Amino acid sequence: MDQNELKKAVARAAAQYVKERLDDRMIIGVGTGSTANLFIEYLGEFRDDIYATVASSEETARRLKALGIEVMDLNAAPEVSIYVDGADEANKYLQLIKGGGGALTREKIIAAVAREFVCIADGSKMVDVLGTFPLPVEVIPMARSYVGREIVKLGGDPVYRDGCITDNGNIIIDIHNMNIVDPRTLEQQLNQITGVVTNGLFALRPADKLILGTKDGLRTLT
Ligand code: ABF
Repeated sequence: MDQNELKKAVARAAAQYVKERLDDRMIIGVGTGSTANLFIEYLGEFRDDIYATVASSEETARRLKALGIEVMDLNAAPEVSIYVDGADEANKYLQLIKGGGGALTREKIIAAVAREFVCIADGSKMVDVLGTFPLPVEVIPMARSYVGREIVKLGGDPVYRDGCITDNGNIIIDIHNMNIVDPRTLEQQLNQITGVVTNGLFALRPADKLILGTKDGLRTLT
């Protein structure tokens, strides 16, 4: 199976997982990215049974609505039962780097609210130590230089993501060359920098379940 087929396999498995748990008031959190887009397509197969969703990006909201699936404002959602999303990297503790697509803040908010966070990824995303994939940080535009200098103090190489404005009107700095041996501490340190909105480490609130597509089949880690 090539990478896209692996993504399809995990997306299909996650859709099946959600379908088996549906009830008539269930609100599903839906992520962003190519794997999440495949999940959205599978949701379309049982769209009439879905009460509502919340979306982690404008793009995801557009895709859901195009399929006729209800998208709610998160503030109107009493709870989110299951949130399904991809990742850029994952380790065996189900800690993640997310935000390669720039949607990290809304993704982190939905992950915080969700009762269960199911991450779906092809096997190439699994690593021993996080940090080969540049770690995205969403930053208020006027704090860009200051945040960059603080990131250097933490040992990373900040790179401004040219031309990227998030759904929240902010910029992204990607941190290169960080060997992230203590993801929980780094997540907190980055959150402490004034001007940082969110960072793409999902370690304080990792995934609850990781469905991984490998050449030997699906592996589920909990
Ligand atoms: C989102 O999609 C992001 O957090 C992550 O950056 C990306 C993964 O993309 P893909 O599924 O396209 O590899 O979940």
